[in-house]
Amino acid sequence: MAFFFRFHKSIAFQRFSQALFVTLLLFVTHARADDGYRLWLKYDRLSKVQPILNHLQSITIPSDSPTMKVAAKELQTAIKGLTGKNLTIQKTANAGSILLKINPTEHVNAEGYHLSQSSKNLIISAKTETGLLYGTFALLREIQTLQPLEKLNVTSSPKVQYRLLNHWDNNNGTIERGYAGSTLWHWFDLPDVIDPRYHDYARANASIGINGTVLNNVNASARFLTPEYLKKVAALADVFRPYGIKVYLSVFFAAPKTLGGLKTSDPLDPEVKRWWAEKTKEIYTLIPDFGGYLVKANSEGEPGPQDYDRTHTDGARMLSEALAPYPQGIVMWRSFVYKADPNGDRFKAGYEEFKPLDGKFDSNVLVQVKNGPIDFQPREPFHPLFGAMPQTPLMMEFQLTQEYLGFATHLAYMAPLFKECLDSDTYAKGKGSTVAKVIDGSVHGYQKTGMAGVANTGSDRNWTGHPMGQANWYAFGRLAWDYTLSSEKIAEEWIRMTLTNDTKAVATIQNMLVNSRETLVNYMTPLGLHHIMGNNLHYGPNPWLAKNVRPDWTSVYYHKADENGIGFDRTESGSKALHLYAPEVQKQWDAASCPPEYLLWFHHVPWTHPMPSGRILWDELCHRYYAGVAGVTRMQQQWEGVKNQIDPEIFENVKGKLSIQHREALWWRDACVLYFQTLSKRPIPEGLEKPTRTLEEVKQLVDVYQIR
Ligand code: GCV
Repeated sequence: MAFFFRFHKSIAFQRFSQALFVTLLLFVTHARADDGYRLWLKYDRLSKVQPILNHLQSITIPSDSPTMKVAAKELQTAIKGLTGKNLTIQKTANAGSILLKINPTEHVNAEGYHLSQSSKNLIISAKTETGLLYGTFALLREIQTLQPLEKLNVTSSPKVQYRLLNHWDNNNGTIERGYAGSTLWHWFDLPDVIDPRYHDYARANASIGINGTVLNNVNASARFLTPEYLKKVAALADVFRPYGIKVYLSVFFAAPKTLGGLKTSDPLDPEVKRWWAEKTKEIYTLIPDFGGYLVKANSEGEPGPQDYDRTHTDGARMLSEALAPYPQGIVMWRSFVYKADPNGDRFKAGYEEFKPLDGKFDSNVLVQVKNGPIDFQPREPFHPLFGAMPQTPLMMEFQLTQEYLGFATHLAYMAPLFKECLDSDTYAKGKGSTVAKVIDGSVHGYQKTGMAGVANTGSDRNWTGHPMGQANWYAFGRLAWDYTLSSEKIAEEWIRMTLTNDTKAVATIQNMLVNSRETLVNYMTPLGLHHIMGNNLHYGPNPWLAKNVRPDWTSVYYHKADENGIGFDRTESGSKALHLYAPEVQKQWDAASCPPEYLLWFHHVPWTHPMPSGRILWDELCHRYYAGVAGVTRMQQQWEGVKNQIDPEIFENVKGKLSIQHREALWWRDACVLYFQTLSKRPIPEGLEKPTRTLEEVKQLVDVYQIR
């Protein structure tokens, strides 16, 4: 006892207790801190466990295949985390089981699933094991988002066949337009070292139904086709296979010359054709379920068939013939082409080149079309090719990486952008011929259907840089599976699985997410403005950019602002791009009825043009820019309001990024309002505070970003 009192008073004890305190503090902080790595597959303990989950004892799988093993392991880990229960994995069913069973008569397609329950079992049934895997993740989603399980009855099948991520990853580790670190693929370590992260990447994708990944940039390197790199690609394919994910490669069109040592890469040359046939055979020997090729040709300096006076169909045929012996192999040929024509309209370029080729591609080719006619702007009208190529399967290309939406520092939830495009009516076969229904084949009866998303992932611990960027990856997968889901529903799922299940906080964050894209449009490109961002880098405002190596890489080419007004006239009196759409769409966007959101996409209007709000155009433009900044302020307040419901690390990260977003929204607002004011020569409307800096001062901010 005496020793204890002596020890208690001693310096040693004080040091010991300080150390204990710090260790405990570190433990507590560490236990709470969330670095975002687990994405939406978090599986933290539920505050209330539903009775049916408490009765569970086992997981019953129909086979020991790799796919069933990963499904069982996911369920085991998840249920342990969510409820604390240890489930055994078995092959024979008993009561109290999560029962995975193949049912050939289930009313779903090859990848679909049906979830149901009996008094003691939760049942996942599907026609295939891949369907069971998707059902596994769907069941976990039901549990994670607290859906009542006692009446569980969910049937779901994907609406499009190819649901792919496109990685713009280079062999040197960089990512074109990537803002979340470097590539996930450790090319120098592969195939010998398999980073465990590859499995987590595959789990995340499988959980949202993504079934393919194009590993490399469309500005492709031929290096990926070398025997050495193909072994690396094969190693990744081996990891992804159990998760239902196929690998694809972007190919460099001139590879026969640069890699094969041929004199030409002319797609009609028999030696070139033979080279591709042999290369394809080599790939399939290593990767029997290889998905196929993605091609960017004759676009932005990439080589292509036109280098040999051949057409896009000639180029695509060279590859589709090489893939013909392999029924699962497809060619995805991109329609993103445009030429530097000072008198032309880039809007029309893809349409003009591809529309005449309709019906001329082989049946294993899909033409991959960006959602809009220019380039992933915060708002674009749908690409006029949708609905215009009835005999050629068109595949959607969305961009998840926020090249034009503030990189990984701005919060912009993109489901509303994706939905706006998918829900647009092309009128190709009368009312209701939405872009989504063109894509899923129901309008034209396409035999192959697909949707691609340019990935926003990278080596950052939280995968996407901005914690909320994960929601865009999640939303893309969910919409590629089922485009009828609402932006709100997808946001709610993601928030509940990733951030919090607290009802009030969920509602607040959902509101932040669903409004964030419109807020960003307001402070960047309101009323149909487009392509007025920083040169090349595509960051920050640069509406005054008038000179560049190509006219269609300036800003003035797009906004055409002068003393009389602003906007690109694409009507009869202008470029006539509006004529590329069905008559009903033309009417919807003509001078008499064009909604404010698309106005400057199609019309050059006077600064005094009356707007539906009752304001003149100039005043409306200013109001929208100011509303954009106010929208960010509101997001900051909303985020403060959920502080206690959010992991501290994620909270601080988002808070910091919102503060950058606020500063940069102001930058956009001041730059655009002050610059356009030099042309409109009108005052900033009453009630809006004047910018505190001059146009020259704002221009210097942009210059900083141009310094190499
Ligand atoms: C991969 C835009 C981007 C380029 C990208 C290109 C494309 O122009 O700025 O980085 O290149 O689109 O989609 O091919």
